[in-house]
Amino acid sequence: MAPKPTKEDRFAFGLWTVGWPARDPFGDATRPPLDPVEAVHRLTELGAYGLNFHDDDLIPFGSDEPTREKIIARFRDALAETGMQVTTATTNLFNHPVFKDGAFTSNDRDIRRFALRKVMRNLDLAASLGAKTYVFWGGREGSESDAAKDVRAALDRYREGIDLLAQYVIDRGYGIRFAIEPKPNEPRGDILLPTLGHALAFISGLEHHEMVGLNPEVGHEQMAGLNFAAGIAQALWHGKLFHIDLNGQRGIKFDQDLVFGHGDLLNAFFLVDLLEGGASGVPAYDGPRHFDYKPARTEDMEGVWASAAANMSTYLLLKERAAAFRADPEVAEALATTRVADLNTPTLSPGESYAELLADRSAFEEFDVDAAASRGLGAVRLNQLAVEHLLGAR
Ligand SMILES: [Mn+2]
Repeated sequence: MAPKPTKEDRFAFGLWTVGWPARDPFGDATRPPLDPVEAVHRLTELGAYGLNFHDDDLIPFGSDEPTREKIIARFRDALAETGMQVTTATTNLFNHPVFKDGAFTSNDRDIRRFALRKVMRNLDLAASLGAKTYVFWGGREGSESDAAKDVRAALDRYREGIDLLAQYVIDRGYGIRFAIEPKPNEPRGDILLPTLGHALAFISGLEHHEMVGLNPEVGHEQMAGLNFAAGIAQALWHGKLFHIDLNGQRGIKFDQDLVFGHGDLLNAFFLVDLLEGGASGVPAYDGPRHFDYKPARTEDMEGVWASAAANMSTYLLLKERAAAFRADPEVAEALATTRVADLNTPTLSPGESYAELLADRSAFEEFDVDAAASRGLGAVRLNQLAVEHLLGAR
């Protein structure tokens, strides 16, 4: 039996996920539009605690002010009625044709200025709804032609935009942190800040770098052939895991946005183990466990809600399996054989400098290279123990 999620599990969904009417580049919508208020109620019933939204998910692009106010009031009522939290918000800077060459990095300055105003307007709303994280996915910030985009100038404009918006949030006292979401390609041929590593390097050059972190998405890193759990470990090491987008992806192809765990399940297992604290049991990440997936185009509305529930139960099952893995004495013994914990010991002794290292004959002149080289790691056995726990064989 799959465990039932509760608000304590901190599961969150983007409004655009369950609300996706399943229009794709090759076919029309297969489902009717979903009222955001209904999404709030259904997600609450399923056990989610948090929501994320693009401005245009809630308020159709170009709505006049009275319409906008009416929509927001109705949404606020639904939040109050259900206790659903708006944990996160973001801006749609990709759907309207005006953004076809990007938003912050469009070659057209007027479009760049319009994009900044669109973000500021939604930041005001996000803050008023209690959001603590604001995501920047620059889906259109890129190019199909190396001749058509000056990447260094584009990064200057990207930085200018984020610096300005960070200053705005600071001046208004919103208490919001920014999370950049990398993606290698799609919808653009190539997107700026394609992986979490590129984004980390970019963040280090920002004026308010301390309030800007990452929102890595499983599928986006896997589209680039990267190990997501390993990437998240590095994001944590930098103190930059501000948010996370969980979903599923099978290899280097278009963005599949499958249910969490419906792609690389073993990597999802190690990801949940990492987030939930692994050996220490102390969660490494305390933000929303946020799902950014798309219910498959084959599904009707019943299938949409089943897929939303599937994300959460998969996460909870993996959490259970990871805890069992960590509690197994055979795993503890295998971890010791592989000497995983030994990596925590600094390579130099306290106070030791390179002079002492040079003087240490046991480190080099008398070091038995052949003996050290012949020792097996036992990593495959350890991995198989994880697979056996994942499959419920232990
Ligand atoms: Mn995402």
